[in-house]
Amino acid sequence: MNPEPATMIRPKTIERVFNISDFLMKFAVYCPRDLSDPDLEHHTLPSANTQNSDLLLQLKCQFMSSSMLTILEFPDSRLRKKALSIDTVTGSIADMADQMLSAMYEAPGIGLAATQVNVQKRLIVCDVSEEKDAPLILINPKILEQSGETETQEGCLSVPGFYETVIRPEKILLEAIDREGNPFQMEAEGLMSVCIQHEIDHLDGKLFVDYLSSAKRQLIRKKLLKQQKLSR
Ligand code: QAP
Ligand code: CO
Repeated sequence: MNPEPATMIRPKTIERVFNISDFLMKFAVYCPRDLSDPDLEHHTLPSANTQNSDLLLQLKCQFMSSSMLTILEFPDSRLRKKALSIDTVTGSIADMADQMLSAMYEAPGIGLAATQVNVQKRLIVCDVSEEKDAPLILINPKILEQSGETETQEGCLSVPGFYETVIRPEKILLEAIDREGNPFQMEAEGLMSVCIQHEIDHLDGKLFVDYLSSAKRQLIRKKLLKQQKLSR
């Protein structure tokens, strides 16, 4: 089987790249040089015309921007670990928050906790806006007050394909630290409130399926395990 030369990479092929291994499998053999080279755009690709070097650059951008974080899935025991407080908001914590937001938008989801990407730190991100233009980063979030009761169909990126009704407090007052390291308080209600509560639960090793009957939880567990075996 002859690999296609780089000059034959078609725009259509690009649409099918969605993660690193997929990228490497499909394109490693076709690449005239290392696509992780940050200076790629400044090189003239051997035996590639201008149009194809544009394509390679697009491929590189997609490759570099695709999320590098893997989301753990129920019933993975690492989802049960309790996250530790962050004492200083360093650059790498800010980077981590940004990467989590990218992974969340890419999923797509409305909330993600560090625990879900196997980082045991008290960091959550969410964006419940329609336009997906209101990212919220909460470090060491803590609920100070809660009131009321609300029912929501909840889902979870770590429990793909399952949605169930969960009852939680309706309004919350919370304190947290922002991306710049500044402490603040905020009130939340509606979907934002539910999402923040759901994500804080993750930091304590708790999942929305824990609010369901054990029969329902076991069924979800069985179905997910089966699905995970098939995709491996
Ligand atoms: C938590 O969950 C949440 O099953 C965030 O196949 C959800 O972003 C709080 C998702 C709902 C309150 C209400 C789930 C994506 C996303 C799936 C999510 C799926 C694909 C879940
Ligand atoms: Co979740």
